[in-house]
Amino acid sequence: MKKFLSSALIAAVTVWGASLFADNARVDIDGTTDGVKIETTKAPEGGSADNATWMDEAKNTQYIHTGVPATAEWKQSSFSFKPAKDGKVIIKMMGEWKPKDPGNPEELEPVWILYDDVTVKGADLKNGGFDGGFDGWSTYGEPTHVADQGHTKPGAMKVWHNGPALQEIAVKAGQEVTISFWFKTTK
Ligand SMILES: [Ca+2]
Repeated sequence: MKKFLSSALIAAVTVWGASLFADNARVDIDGTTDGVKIETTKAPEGGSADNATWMDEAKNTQYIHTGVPATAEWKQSSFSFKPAKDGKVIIKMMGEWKPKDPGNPEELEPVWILYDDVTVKGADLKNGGFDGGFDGWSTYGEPTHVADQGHTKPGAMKVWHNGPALQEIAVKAGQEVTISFWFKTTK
């Protein structure tokens, strides 16, 4: 009986883990352009922050990807990191994806995340409120500026894994940077 219970628990955790991945808000920090090594000092509460295991050994330590479960209600999250040297790092606001059909994992279904009121402590960020559009951010894929929705003021950014919004910030050696943001799932 005990053995059966633990197998059932493992199966439940696996299923929960898979859907958690799919509905995550995801914010990555990329220090590979200037070779800035990044150490996570606080992971998002209830979420994760990890180095990029898909990159080579040197770049792996210059990149972190974070994930935190999103729902249809606005929630706030934050995480902190410490750069090892002065330089530029890129904040990449995105979501995840899921396969459209489990039999055909090549076809991706976007997991859209709406972000608003992004603030940065320890460095300067432009237009974290998205109230006038994408000023200060660069994009690729098809992110959308949503003019009539937002957390405190109208204007928010709708992104996913292959349609993110990016902004470069200047960081200082040993100066902790905290990124806070409001987020929710969206259609
Ligand atoms: Ca806004």
